[in-house]
Amino acid sequence: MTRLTPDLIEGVPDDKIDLDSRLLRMTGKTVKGIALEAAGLEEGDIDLSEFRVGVVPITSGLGVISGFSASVDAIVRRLGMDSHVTEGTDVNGFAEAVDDGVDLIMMADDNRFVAYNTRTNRHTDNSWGTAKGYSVALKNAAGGLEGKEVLVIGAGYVGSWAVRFLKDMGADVRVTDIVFPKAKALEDAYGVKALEDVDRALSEHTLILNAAPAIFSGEKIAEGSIFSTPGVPHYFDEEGRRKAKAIIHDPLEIGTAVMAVNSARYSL
Ligand code: 2YJ
Repeated sequence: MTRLTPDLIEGVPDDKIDLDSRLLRMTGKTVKGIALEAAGLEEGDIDLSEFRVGVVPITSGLGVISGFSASVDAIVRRLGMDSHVTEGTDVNGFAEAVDDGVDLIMMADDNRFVAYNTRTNRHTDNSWGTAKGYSVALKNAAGGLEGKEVLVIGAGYVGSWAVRFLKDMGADVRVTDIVFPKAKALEDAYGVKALEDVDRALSEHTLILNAAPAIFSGEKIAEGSIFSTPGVPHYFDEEGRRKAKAIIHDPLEIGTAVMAVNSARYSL
């Protein structure tokens, strides 16, 4: 995943209500609804207000991203959980959260972002949560995926998980990547179809999960396409926005919400 920058997550907590209304329009579900479905739960299966969360800022590597912990904290609180950002950072913050008796600890360095369930010693990874959340969003936006052709762009961590989730949802999955052997490896592992020409694949599909840090010019996009697109940078030109039926995107919320709810589920 591309490193998030402060400008990408600026306003994330405040935009949340708007994201819910956009998601409701495109998928019939809110962020919480998508997170519950992604975790295999239904409304009423879990009382999220019973969960206490500590978000630990991590200074290692490229360091703290301004606004990151606050955004994660706000997203988790919007789900109804009781969350706070720890005063300490790194190991100190982790110990503080454990001493405080939290149920979940959320923290990210440059490579991993996890929601750790302190009761069960299990965690949910952001790549998994992002792929699951955006697959569920695409399924709902498309009115089901059974027997439908779905193109996954990007064969990295998120794309590889998405290939599996979409296949499990009954989709006829195709995968493409600018590094073709990565797509081919998924074909060999999961029996999906690897496509070599990314632009052609894009123009020939209308259900797309984009897990690549790529920008696609509108002329290559098929009319009526539904994009579930966690990849950043995120940009669609005017033609692309006009042709697309739905563009599902946010910089942090869906993946984070899925991680939190899925890790909370481990306590059930
Ligand atoms: O605590 C902080 O403020 C920072 N250490 C947050 C770092 C956030 N990490 C990223 O943006 C990574 N690219 C996340 C990798 C997750 C892979 N799905």
